Amino acid sequence: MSDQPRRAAHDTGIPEGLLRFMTSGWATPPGTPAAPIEGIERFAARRAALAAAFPGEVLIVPTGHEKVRANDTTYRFRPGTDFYYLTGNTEPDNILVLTVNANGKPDATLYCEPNPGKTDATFFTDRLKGELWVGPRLGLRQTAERFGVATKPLAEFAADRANAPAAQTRVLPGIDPALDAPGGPSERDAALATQLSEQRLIKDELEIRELRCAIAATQAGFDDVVRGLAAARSEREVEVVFGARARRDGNDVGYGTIAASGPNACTLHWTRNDRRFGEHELLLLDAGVEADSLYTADVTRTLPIDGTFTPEQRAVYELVFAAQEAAFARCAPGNDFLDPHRAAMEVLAAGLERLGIIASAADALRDENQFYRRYSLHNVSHMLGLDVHDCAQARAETYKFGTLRAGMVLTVEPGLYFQPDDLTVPARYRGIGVRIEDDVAITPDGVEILSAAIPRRVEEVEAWVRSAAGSRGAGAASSTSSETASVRQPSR
Ligand SMILES: [Mn+2]
Repeated sequence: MSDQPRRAAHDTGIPEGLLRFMTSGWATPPGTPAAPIEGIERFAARRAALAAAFPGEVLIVPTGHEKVRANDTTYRFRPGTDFYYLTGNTEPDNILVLTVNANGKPDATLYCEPNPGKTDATFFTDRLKGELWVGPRLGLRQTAERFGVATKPLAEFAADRANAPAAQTRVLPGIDPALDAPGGPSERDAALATQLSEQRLIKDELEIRELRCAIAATQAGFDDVVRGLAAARSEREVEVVFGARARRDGNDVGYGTIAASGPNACTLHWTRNDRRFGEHELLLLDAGVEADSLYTADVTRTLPIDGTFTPEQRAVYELVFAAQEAAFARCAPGNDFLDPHRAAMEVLAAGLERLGIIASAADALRDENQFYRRYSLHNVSHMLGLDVHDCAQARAETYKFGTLRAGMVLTVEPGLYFQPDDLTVPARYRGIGVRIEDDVAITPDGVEILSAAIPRRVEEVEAWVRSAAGSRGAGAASSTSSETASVRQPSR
């Protein structure tokens, strides 16, 4: 980022007199130290665990910068996941450097933007960094106090890096383009990303607690949506109701809400959410609140909008439910990560045969066929944590082809999707898409379904939607149809 004060085309110049006037007459900021973040020792333990894998090396983990949305407007900043995991720091532009000694013990430094206070004109001339524009930032002293790590000015990072032995330095790739190796990450850099992802496979107790918070807020968001469902007319209303809960109880949504009604449920990542509901349709809502600690839930419920599944919708729902139950039963330490998936696919294949959609489950399940995948589309599990698809850089042998271990948190989310134009499917099932997704923690003796309090059985789901319809108008989700001319035509 440029060191020049940043101005916009519509700003007028600042005369000398105003500059002098603006930089004087401010109270001295209070010298109270910043409070240390909660769990500060956890973050230190994570840095120590990472360092132990790289004795004698220098590890550089940036958090990244604000991203431009258009011209000079940016998205709200969301820190780099690994940087946050190691520091707890949510401010942009920071860089963590771990200088690891020969015994694997880290010396941590956070490079951050100093806060020169109001004697420096940038506090009101710099639109991107100035406190009058964007609010306070911690600066060197408060950053050190808050995160328990030594700090240095960001401007000194380049020289310090140049002095570190390049052959012993690794940079977490893909976060800060200015630090990335030209021509793509080296094997050494990729190995740092892999190590971090694999370390994050096992959640510590602080992480489990935060995931529980995110899931509780998500449950409240689903309740809000269900409460407003009888009055809602479109996917847009569902998205905003859930999004309101995500901002009220957490940082934001952990990923773009999928509010897919009717045939849109057959599009796995339907996030346009611009369709008006039809009669007797299902709503597939795949949504998660990201807590202020940045841990996210990832839950899907498929709801009959009018409170009753049609016989065809119910048959598909019951089948997906049975597949999920079979998957839960295979969630235990020591099992393959793919065991729950395999169990779910066997149930789905048998059910597809019963529904007359495939001729033979046995034939469909053969490795060289896997015909069921035309309707199931995706595997049933992924890791969950700070990222919705967590630990993405872990090696296949520790993740996809690895073993479930206590402390892992993952989703269990079978689905069936019958495309509206799929001629292999009896007409009465076409356009039905069902996914049921829960978040589970592997425990020493088995599994805990963290999202179990959100209704899931057919009867419970119907009762949930109907009872909420009866108490319409209560609570936040009084989505009286406020959409009029602004609603676009359904895209399909
Ligand atoms: Mn998921």
